[in-house]
Amino acid sequence: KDTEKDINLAEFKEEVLAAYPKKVAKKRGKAIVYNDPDEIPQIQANVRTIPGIITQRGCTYAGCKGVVLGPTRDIVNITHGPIGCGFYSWLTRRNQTRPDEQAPENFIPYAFSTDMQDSNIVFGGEEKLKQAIREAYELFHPKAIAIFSTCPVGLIGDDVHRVARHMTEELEGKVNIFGFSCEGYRGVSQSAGHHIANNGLYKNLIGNDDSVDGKYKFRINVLGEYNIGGDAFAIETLMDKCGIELVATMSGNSTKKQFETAHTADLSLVMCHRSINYVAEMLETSFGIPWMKANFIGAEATAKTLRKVGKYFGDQELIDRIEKVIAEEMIPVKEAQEKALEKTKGKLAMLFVGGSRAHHYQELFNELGMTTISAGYEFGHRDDYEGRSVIPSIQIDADSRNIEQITVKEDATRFKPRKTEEELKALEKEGLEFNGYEGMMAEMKKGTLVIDDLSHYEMGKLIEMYHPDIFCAGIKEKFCVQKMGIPLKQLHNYDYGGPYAAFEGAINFYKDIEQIACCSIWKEMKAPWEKEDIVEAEYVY
Ligand code: ICE
Repeated sequence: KDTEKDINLAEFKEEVLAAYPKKVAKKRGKAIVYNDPDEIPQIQANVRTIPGIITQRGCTYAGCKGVVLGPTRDIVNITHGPIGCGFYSWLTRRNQTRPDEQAPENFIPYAFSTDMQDSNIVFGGEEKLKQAIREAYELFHPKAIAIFSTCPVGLIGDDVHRVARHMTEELEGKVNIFGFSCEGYRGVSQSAGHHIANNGLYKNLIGNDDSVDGKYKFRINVLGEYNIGGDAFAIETLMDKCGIELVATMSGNSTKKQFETAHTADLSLVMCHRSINYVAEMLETSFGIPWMKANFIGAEATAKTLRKVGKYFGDQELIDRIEKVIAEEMIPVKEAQEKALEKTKGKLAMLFVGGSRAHHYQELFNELGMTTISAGYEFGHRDDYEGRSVIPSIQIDADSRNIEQITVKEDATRFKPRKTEEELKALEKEGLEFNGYEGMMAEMKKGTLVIDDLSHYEMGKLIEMYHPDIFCAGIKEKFCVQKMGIPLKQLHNYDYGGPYAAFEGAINFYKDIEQIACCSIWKEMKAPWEKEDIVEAEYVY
């Protein structure tokens, strides 16, 4: 298949919209755009999914409990709601952890829930929640307990914050208890849950502990990295080799203490901008910690990110060490890449995932010589597509108006900015960008299809019309796509694979994609009796 010759993406939009009722077609039309990196088009994003359309999206509870708080091992996360909410957000994301001396506890394998019943809906569930907190405290003596609201909790009016205050008093302040109003329906997707979680982290944990027991001189946070399939482990190892200390990873393999001391770092790197940009901003406005966009997905991207850190600190020894690490790590990377390229070169990919991976993973596909002809987020905002540098920040959150906007913590002024404005300006002249972010569109080819909140119908059409060599999405799409004869790689939880971050991860990804996208089994989709009139079989006794 020749990309340029055989693929006419221009036909897609018209054909797909023709099947919708007029009003729906008008709305969906704004979410389907043809890219132009030189003149970035406007895309509709972060708006309600049209009822009746099958979306890939999840809920606000998932964004708060599952995504942001879920990967922390020493906080007991109690879901206040029916058991399904807790159960389906339990371990499926494959966020990993490694207990150590700082926090030997590991509550990730537990699913804590109040298991609300009909009678709790009728008479209220606050007492049951109190009892659950008592039990959790008696059994585990955790340092912190977080409570997450699900849809019915909001509908009947249970107040998780009141319960948190009551139980803090009852347990004489021995444990930090806080609640999240992250009812599933609060926003149009997971995205609102990220924002609510960020606010809660900031109010209840960040800045609580000023202690610094630094191993290295250069201390950074990595925000928006959730240790799926061990990604954060790969980044930790890499940072250690470079002599850079990770004060907090939010929230892959994290602990309560990491959140509490995050404000002592000198720089924040933001991996997933969508889910954690709020904390990045708060750390900057309150504690004077600048943030830069980073990417550890892709070997070249990883090298670029490390060099940015070197430049920020401006220490020659650090810069030399980083270069040495890059040179060493690139040897096996190149070897693996060349081997995979023989088979993967020229293949086509489509990526429809969350709020950052549909962008980040294009780096890895580029390294495999593959073209991403169509991509989109489930719940990204316009800045994730068009770039934060392009859209004024006021517009960024226009769709999340009902969520509290916090910027400054009152007592935070005790901290001095890490760098003066002049110093930051000088670094910007040298090519570093602070508080900015180039979105997905700037890095996609002209004419490629960018689709927000892809519907199930549109997904089927994409596959039918263009037969990509690989489709990246999640479990809800996986088996439908595979039944159409196209391999699907889950980019939410990596199926059984990973890590895919940093140099080590890139090697794993090259190997996995070569196996998945270049496997002849996908040509055997038709059963023998579908291909021939009579199927003869011989039995051996
Ligand atoms: Fe960010 Mo699935 Fe993570 Fe992203 Fe976010 Fe989610 Fe994960 Fe996906 C996530 S935080 S859970 S990188 S909510 S894989 S935006 S959808 S692309």
